[in-house]
Amino acid sequence: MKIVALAGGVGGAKLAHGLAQILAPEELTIIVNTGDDFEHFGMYICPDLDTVCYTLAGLANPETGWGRVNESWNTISNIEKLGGPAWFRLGDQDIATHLERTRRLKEGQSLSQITRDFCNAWGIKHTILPMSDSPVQTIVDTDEGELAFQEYFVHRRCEPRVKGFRFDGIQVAEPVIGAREAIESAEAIVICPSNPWVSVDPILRVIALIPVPRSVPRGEGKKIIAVSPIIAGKTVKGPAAKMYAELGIEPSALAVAEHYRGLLSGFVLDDLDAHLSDNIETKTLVTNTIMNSNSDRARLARVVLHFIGSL
Ligand code: FO1
Repeated sequence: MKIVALAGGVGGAKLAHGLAQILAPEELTIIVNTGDDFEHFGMYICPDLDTVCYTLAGLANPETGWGRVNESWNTISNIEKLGGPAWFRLGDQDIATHLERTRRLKEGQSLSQITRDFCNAWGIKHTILPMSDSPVQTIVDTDEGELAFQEYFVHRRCEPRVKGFRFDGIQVAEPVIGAREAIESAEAIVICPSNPWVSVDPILRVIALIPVPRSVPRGEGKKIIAVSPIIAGKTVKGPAAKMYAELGIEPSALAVAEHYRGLLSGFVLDDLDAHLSDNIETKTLVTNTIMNSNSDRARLARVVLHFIGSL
């Protein structure tokens, strides 16, 4: 079964990893959000691409989900001693990724080419693609004005109240070549449990250029399913629930299903939200969506693929 997974940060990376444990390399393409990318110390940093790659390579820090496992922090702690900005925690091994990516970008290599080479170096067999090779920058409009994503998310710890989002560069951002083919040949698109506002919407906006029939009836065309990142009104990690609340929307799996209204053939929500499934217009699957281990990730992926087969 050929699948395209859309993923952003830590939660999305976990289900992408689950799918990669089940599907062969030629059956799975993961399209990753690049709206969180930013320049820091002159390095071009792609947090969501790195989180998905490190996770599939088994290199991700299991506590945080981002950055590297068995990391050291000599560089950033010496920068701090020199009075430099240390709010964005850059590990010594992680810095190698940012330096080498920046060097290649300056040489004119595309982000998708660089990602392909890095995946080979990290032993990742599945295809991981940035949503676009041209830059997109998520800007969070807050009660303190507009903030670049990492400024809002990490430096300000998501404290400012969210009023809206915009994606600078999205108007001219074309999907990368592999994404078009992957979507056209896929049986289904899986929207992983990532933040709908800042991790999934940018990807949907970019790939919207690729004709994908919406919420197709059973058995025809493309199936699109989403896994809720909100469980019992809360996110496992990240600010999605807080964003919903600040935008005047009751945070729930229902709100997420509503977010993707008209797009979905199926929706996956957690056992704790089983009572909500009757209010969701599309077909639903209720299951345990918590992923604490690699086997949890594979189990959820298997259940999602079975659900897709039943649509
Ligand atoms: N998130 C944090 O909350 N604090 C950090 O210091 C931090 C550093 C960091 C370094 C590299 C990287 O790839 C990700 C990092 N993240 C950090 C996570 C990142 O901000 C988010 O994962 C995404 O941007 C949103 O999914």
